[in-house]
Amino acid sequence: MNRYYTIKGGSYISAVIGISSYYVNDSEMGTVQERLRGVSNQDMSMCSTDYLNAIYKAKGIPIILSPIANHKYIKKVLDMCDGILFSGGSDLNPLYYGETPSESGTIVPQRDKFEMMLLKQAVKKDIPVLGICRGLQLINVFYNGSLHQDINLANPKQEKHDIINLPKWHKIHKVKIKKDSHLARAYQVSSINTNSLHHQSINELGDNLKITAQTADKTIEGIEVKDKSFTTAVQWHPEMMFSHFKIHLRLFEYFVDKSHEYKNQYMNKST
Ligand SMILES: [Mn+2]
Repeated sequence: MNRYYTIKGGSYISAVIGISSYYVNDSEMGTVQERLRGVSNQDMSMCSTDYLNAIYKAKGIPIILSPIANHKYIKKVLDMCDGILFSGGSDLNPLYYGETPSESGTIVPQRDKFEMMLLKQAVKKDIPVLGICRGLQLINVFYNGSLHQDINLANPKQEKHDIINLPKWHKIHKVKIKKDSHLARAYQVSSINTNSLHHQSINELGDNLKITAQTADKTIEGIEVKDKSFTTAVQWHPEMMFSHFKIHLRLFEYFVDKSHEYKNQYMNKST
């Protein structure tokens, strides 16, 4: 049976989804700090409400995770959560894939360290993981892949993927979805129009990963981990699109459903 439709007509699905957050240094806050009414010398942990709304709309319970790189804390977080969403944000430190930061933007070591530690324990536990944008890049690098630090410089003739001068939900390119993938099961279509807000992309694909979505110019827009129940990621931002194009909610519904399933299995195992 198609589980997507069982959620739609079913009762409230209570899966707790932990969402990784931005770590913004005080020195980078600038005028934003004034709007937040923060006092000086305060770093901020922030999360776009688009992620929170998407998870909630998909009948999950969104929780913003504090970026604390401590093993015991992360273990507790994973005990509390039924799924983890790795959100978009700053560029990953290229040192993780053996390159020096040349064309990358701002790098936030605290966030990189926390998310690498969280992902390591999450895949060990096989808790459902959804990566979005930076989240996809994080998963690829964790599995020993590499990134183009800047797509435009890597291949100047390629389509533009960093379209930030249009509304965030605007359709930019068509993405082909591979059959027999979590993305195909979630979206129930073989291609979909998406936004594109990234200046980095996958260069070498990581070990044990499968490409699940690509644009016509061969940019990798979707991946999943072969031997995990649900560790899947997209390069686009469905959380910015679902309120205009309902189809983009399907990925969150599928993810919340997988997380609910995981919770039930886990509870059955531990009792
Ligand atoms: Mn793109």
